[in-house]
Amino acid sequence: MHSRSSELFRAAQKRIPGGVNSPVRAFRNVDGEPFFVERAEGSRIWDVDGNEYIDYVGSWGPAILGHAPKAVVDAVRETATRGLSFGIPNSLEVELAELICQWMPSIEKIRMVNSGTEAAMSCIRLARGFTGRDKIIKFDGCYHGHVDALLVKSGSGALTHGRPDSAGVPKDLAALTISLPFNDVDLVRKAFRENEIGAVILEPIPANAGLYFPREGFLSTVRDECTKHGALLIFDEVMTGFRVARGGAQEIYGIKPDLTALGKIIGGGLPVGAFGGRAEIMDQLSPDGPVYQAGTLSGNPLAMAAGLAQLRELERIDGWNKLEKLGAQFEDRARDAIAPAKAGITFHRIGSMFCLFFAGGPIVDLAGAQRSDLKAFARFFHACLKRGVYFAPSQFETGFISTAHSSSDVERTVVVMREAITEIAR
Ligand code: KE4
Repeated sequence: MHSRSSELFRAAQKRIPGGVNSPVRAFRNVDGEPFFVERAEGSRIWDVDGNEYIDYVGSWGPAILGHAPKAVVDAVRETATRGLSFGIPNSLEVELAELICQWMPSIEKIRMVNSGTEAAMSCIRLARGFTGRDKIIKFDGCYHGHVDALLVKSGSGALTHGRPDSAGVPKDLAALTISLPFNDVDLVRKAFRENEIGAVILEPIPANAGLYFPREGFLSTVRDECTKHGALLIFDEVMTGFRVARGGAQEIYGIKPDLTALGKIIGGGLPVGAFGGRAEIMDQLSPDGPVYQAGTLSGNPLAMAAGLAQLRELERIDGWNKLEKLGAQFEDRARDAIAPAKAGITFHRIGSMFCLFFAGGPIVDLAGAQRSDLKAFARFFHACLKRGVYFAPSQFETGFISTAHSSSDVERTVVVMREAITEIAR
């Protein structure tokens, strides 16, 4: 029952477009109305009508320690007493920069921004400034935030709402972006033969059209083609950074990008993004170089404190090991639960990230993901939600497990999934 949520949603719709501050929250892909959160703690969220859920969205990635982790809340509370924002360099910026460079060695220098979008946008401008070339390659279904240059066949909310190519992006600008099917090395080579490419940007593990994986050799081919042609390779690790491994996807696959975009986890739940890479590239940024980029709240002390506390806590508890154990338990039990589903369900997982495609496999790119039965997904989503399990409200998103999730959370979730599969099969 969502009476208070419905009231709030009515009020929201009067003053906020679609009633939401980010489209994917609107439950449009699952034919429903969003609930309004009252509070969240650990693996749980409670809505304003007192309903409790086990949360597998985790604020779309940042809540890797679960909600309101003590280490992060204490750090923010303590930092806030010394000032909320200065617009003056502070030591926390240096500490977080040093930690990220240590954990992600491809990053020799880094600059903080306030969202993943800003991080990706700044990478593109920097790459164009460094190479002097305008054309970029991205991949269908990959999402890099609402950057004009990258809202071309993009994923996440743009895909969810059927507008992978947003209105408002000048045709001449979109024409500089070549979007290719992920995992197609032949088309990558062809694009390089036929164009002077400044940069390639990709999610090394695409997670904004559901979750799928690079084929053997795909990332190394893209890396080699960039090196051969003098283009920059940009890894968008806003989602995978410090989640799939301490050093992100680039550690898992052993690929060294020239630039990396980061966000989500490094802010501990506060607004943060960052981009970094080889010093000779980063030194092209103002005030040293000709590429301008700036931000009033960049390096904000609260966000820096939250990010540092989250990353240090993650390391202290060996969070990646815990996440892999929970993820493996979830996968093992979930595969049992979905086995009886008549309509094929393809389950993908890496570490604490997972996705259930309501389609038969294999799914290796956007076209595969789009074979999913969105109506079946929506029925499954609601059948789980009413039983107290909150999955991402779109087939074209990824689920997240946190270190605050327990084995019993996972067992409960799988019972709910089994019941939901039975219910929707009727
Ligand atoms: P933000 O600007 O939303 O902080 O980050 C954009 C972004 C960039 N790169 C990747 C790989 C991302 O996944 C994102 C944002 N992810 C979506 C969820 N799939 C954000 C959720 C939303 O738009 O509300």
